[in-house]
Amino acid sequence: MFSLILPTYNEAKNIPALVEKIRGSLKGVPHEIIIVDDDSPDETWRVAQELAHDRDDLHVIRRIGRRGLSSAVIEGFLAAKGDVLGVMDADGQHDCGLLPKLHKAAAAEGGIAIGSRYTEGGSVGEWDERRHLMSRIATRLAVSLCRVKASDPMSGFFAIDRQTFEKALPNLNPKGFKILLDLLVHVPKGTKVQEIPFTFGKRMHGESKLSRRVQIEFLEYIYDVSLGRYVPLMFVKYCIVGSLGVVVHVSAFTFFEYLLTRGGGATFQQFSLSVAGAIETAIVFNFLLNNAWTFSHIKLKGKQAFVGFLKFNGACLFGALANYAVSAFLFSFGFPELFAVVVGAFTGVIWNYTMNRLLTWRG
Ligand SMILES: Nc1nc2c(ncn2[C@@H]2O[C@H](COP(=O)(O)OP(=O)(O)OP(=O)(O)O)[C@@H](O)[C@H]2O)c(=O)[nH]1
Ligand SMILES: [Mg+2]
Repeated sequence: MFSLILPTYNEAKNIPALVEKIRGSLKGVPHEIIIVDDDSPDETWRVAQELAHDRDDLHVIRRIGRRGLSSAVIEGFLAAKGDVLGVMDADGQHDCGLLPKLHKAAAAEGGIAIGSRYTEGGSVGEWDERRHLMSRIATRLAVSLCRVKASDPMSGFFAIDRQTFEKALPNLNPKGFKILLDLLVHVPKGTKVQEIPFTFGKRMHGESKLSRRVQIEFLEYIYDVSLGRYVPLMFVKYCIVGSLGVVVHVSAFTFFEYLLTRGGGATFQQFSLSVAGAIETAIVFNFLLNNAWTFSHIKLKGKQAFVGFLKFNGACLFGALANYAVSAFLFSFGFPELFAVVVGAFTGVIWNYTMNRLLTWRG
């Protein structure tokens, strides 16, 4: 059986005609269609449920409180009965006529059969130059950095045999749009990959969901599976936040000192108060940005965020002590001052990161 997943978000107007077309194309191929909708505001799920009412070959999964194309596809695959699993967009851009070929290719030879816009004979259709360029850059990055052997690893139109999917499943990353790329990265070496050309069509109704956020998630993913193996993305983000924190620290220090001295010379007490104020300001800034960005996937909310903030303060205090201890130790052994300070600072950053990973953002 061929299980075809349609991930949907605000596709109510497209679904009825598309389901009919798919039915026509897959005449003679035992199949089921699974619509995975993320509780669309336009009630795609309701339209789908009405269509499914008197049909055994159509199923609907309505996900509440969750979003994401990749995770919707994975969830659809997990609910599917077929030995070949397929996916296509629900906006009419993918050619239904290709479905029997994709199914046949994956059923006969195993592995993945891709509906490809970039293999010989395929085309992206009527894209403007900007979209064309974006897609080409994304495809090049994906092919070279992820080392996958396909000309269109960003396609959302493919079929895969169940066994191949299950082998890749434990390592899949459910964020974003790049489900095919992620599968290509994680299927066993030597998996058969076939590309079948098609021309990308126009969206029937509604708007694209390829947002800026999805594009950033894609870049993060590319980093994760290439350089991220050596230096984790979260650590890089943590360091970026830390560097911005230094700017905040210096600005806050200048502000507090001016507030206390009105521009005159500072006493030791005024200096110390300004430093303390600047440290706490930087800690608040770092905590908020790390929580919103570095650890967005395990973001702390409400009471948890308050407790996390206290832990973050604690971890930073120990980080400062570790920083001081290492610098003082190196300095006392005759290492140059600057070297001792820089190594101390790095120790502090790595210490803080590790402690906060273990204590504050544990997911
Ligand atoms: N379940 C679910 N489906 C989604 C989500 N985002 C997009 N989709 C669906 O995934 C398919 C592809 O999304 P599109 O917005 O058409 O993205 P695209 O085809 O790459 O971009 P365009 O060429 O601009 O249309 C469509 O069927 C969408 O409804 C989501 O968060 N959850
Ligand atoms: Mg689309």
